[in-house]
Amino acid sequence: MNIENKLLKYLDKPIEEADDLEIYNACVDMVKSIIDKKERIVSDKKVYYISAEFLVGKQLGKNLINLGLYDELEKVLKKHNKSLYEIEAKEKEPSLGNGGLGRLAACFLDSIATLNMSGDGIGLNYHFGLFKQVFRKHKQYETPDEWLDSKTMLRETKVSFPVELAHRTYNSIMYDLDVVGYDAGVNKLHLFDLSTIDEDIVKKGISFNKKAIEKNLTLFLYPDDSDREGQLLRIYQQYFMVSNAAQLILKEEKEKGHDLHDLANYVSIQINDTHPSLIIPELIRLLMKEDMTIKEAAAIVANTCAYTNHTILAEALEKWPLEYLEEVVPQLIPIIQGLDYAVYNAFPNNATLSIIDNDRKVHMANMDMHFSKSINGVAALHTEILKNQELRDFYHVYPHKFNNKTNGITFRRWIMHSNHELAKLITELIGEEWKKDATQLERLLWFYDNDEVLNRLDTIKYNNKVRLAEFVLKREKIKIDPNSIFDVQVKRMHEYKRQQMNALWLIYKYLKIKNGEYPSRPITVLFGGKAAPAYYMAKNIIHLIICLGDIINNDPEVSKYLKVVFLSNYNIDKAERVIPACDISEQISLASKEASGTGNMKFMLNGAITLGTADGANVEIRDLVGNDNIYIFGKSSDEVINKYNTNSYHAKEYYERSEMIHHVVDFIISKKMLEIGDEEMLKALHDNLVNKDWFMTLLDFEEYCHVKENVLNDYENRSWWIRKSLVNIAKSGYFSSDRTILDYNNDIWHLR
Ligand code: 26Q
Repeated sequence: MNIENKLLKYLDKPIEEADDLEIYNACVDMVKSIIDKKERIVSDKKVYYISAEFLVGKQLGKNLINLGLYDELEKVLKKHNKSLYEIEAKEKEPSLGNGGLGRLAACFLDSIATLNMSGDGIGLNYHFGLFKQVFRKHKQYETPDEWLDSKTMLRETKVSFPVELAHRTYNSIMYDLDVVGYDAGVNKLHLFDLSTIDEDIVKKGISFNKKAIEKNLTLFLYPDDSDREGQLLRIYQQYFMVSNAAQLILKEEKEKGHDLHDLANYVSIQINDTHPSLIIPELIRLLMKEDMTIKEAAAIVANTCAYTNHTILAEALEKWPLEYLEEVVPQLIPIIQGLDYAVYNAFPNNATLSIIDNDRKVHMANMDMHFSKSINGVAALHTEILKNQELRDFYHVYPHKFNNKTNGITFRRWIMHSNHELAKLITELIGEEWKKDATQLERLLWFYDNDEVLNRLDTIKYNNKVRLAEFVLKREKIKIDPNSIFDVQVKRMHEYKRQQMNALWLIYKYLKIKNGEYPSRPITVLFGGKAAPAYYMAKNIIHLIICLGDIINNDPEVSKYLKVVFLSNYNIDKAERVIPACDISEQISLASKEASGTGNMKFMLNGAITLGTADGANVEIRDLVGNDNIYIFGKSSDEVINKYNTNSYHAKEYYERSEMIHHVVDFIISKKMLEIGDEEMLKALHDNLVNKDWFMTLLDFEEYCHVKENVLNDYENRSWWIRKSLVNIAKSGYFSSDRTILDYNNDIWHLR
């Protein structure tokens, strides 16, 4: 049956007469039925990827691409005057993640299925997910993201497990999302939930009664944990997730007739950061119920689990008071204490290795490292820093466990779906193979001196910029010029990512323009990203940027040369619009702080040039493209680490020594700013920059301005710039998550 007839089976009227929403709904049913006929991937050994976040993005377009049906359906719809692009817009984006860690999990599921490896994801079905970001008075506010009220690809299953929380038993429901590989079989993402969740308990903003666990357990991802109740709720969520995961894994193993003593031969469990760490004691507990000793069970679990570290920021390494765990999961306490005791016996003289510290706090990452077979960082530099700095003591005792797995992204979403035009050009130039073997993109270098190809690349970028400009006008009511340079920084808001440095550059440029020093071409600076609701300084940075946008965009002299856009509620959908339209990719974290970054890879693949520090995977991008095709600035990670160790960075010295810095920083609390901004927030920011600046903004600021000036000038040498762009695309194959997953499999999972 052709796709038109298939679609009509789910539509009760002719295509012309249906509206976009009706067609969208029919498409979902059609895709589900097509997937149902595909084979579930099975193999001897299976991997389970456990994660608090899965930032999967909209499903319709991605599934159509992976099923090989996108182009055909697009044509059919076009024949009836319908646009697949508009129909895809009817889907609400699943709000199941926050940032890089969650998007990585989604890319990994795509690659695991595409490589026909048997592997499922396990997480939670948050009803409102991460909050939705809205702006009022130039400030961020949070509201619930009601993504579940449209038709979704989720399927309710009959699978349910009893989970004991604070002496009460809750019965879970398992929802499944199909994960269909590109030209491959099907895996699943299992999302656990409760039937008693009550969305109506959410009151002002995203606040709710944190005590009513049966009503609130899966309402939000990362609920506010600034008080005791909030922290307990996080533990409730984490245990609910991993107990379901452990029960599901053991159930599947029993159904396959495997002996649980051989668990490690049949199962690999990847622990995505510390949020799912309680799966270790939970699995041990369940195996002990099968008549194993704790020693036996712990050895099996330690051979089955593997831990990925995604951050070197101390505050992200979770430590829970033992007392909280006693309240929520008393059944795990004897096991955690038993594991701690085993560690104490093995390393009696090294307190840094203990699981329970002297303040009776349980260190999740420490438990992971003792009771996993593998510990990996997510970029070469990050893994080196873990080995030599943050996790040095563990590296000393377990050198064989440490390994690097440089992150990757799925090219199906990040070019085939998000940048059709570029994907088509590439296929026309080098054939289809790159879609399955991304290293084939290197063949694009054949066209390095081909003016026709370079022109077409340039036109595609321009077209993407036109589309983004239309979107920005419609959504943000700001008119931007596609002939200007699009300079983009989109990512979670965090001081270490240094959006504030980019904001200082805006002030620097604004003052120059006011002084009659005009740039040779207008520049549009686009930001996007959410600040954690309780992260005061990150919210202040958003406020600063929006206030600057107000001043700059409304100044007739300046706005001819400079525009500022803060894209509200940055998510996968917006990422897919902004990344293909970007000229300059801002990756300016303080060296040593960004574990990897994956946005950097998406921009590179879409032909943007990176302006960044020697941090995370930027280092590997530089090694691939060479210094001519990237702009690296700032102090190295070694220099930064040395400054921390010797306590020798003092922002004030930079502020006082340089007139330019002084002037720019003081603009934050100038009369102009205070007229439109919140005095307390702006003053707090100013004070922080001058007197603390923990992430050393002022250390790199002058060099940043200098190098950015070079970038803007180099953009004018059009043929040179487009060649840089071509080299970036051609060299991006290494960052396919297919490569990353093959590495995980070869070194950690060993599926056959
Ligand atoms: C920790 C404690 C308590 C509550 C929340 C958290 C928490 C929540 C989310 C800690 C970390 C996260 C998210 C981290 C994250 O997204 N890390 C990013 O992971 C990417 C994939 O490996 C990397 O590319 C990024 O460099 C890293 O920042």
